[in-house]
Amino acid sequence: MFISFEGTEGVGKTTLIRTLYEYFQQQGKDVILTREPGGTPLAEQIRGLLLSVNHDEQMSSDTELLLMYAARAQHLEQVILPALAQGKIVLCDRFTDSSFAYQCAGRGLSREKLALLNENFVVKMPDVTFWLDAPIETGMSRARERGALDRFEQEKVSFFEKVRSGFVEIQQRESQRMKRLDATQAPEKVFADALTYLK
Ligand code: Z5A
Repeated sequence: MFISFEGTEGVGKTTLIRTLYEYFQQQGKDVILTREPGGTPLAEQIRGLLLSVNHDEQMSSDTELLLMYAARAQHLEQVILPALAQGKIVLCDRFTDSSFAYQCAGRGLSREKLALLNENFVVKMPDVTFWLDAPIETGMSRARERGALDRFEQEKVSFFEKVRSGFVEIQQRESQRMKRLDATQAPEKVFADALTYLK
């Protein structure tokens, strides 16, 4: 089973994934935990480029999109597909829905560009996607407590509102695959809701 986790920043994806990972391990399941952008040494280097604020020039939205998919191609081939072929549960922090929400809804890139990349480079979609939804300010204040902000975290509330509207749209379109979780609840309750759904 391939499960992805989506949402705007600081909504608790990483927290939920870690708890589910431990739960599956305790159940004796073969499970891996991975993330995007990243998940392989090369893809993690691309992540570094994407999140860095130390560029002398502004990264174009097209470059951002293509780097996301360069990292994704590597991640799919090296990690996700082999793990699924071995019957493992794959827990992935963000996947293609983030590209729709951030690069299309957020940055304003065309859906055609994204569709082209998905059709050609994404051979496997998640079986289940958990969308952790909380007001933008809630997630931002949680994330900001950590300190230094990356290139995405420096964006304004208005950008994240557009990103959130992207997730709303996907959930309406693909309600079978994408399950909304109320991320304003305590972490234990978010975990319990996810588990109930999976069971
Ligand atoms: N990106 C993109 O643009 N296009 C793409 O295709 C992909 C990604 C794949 C990096 O992602 C950036 O890449 C991302 C979008 C872009 N940028 N943004 N924004 P990331 O996933 O690494 O970055 P992130 O979304 O900023 O992750 P995050 O800040 O680590 O958030 P999180 O994983 O959702 O939250 P968390 O670390 O689990 O929790 C944050 C804090 O809140 C932490 O102190 C927790 O203890 C606390 N927390 C967690 N859950 C709760 C609850 N339920 N209540 C109270 N407090 C909580």
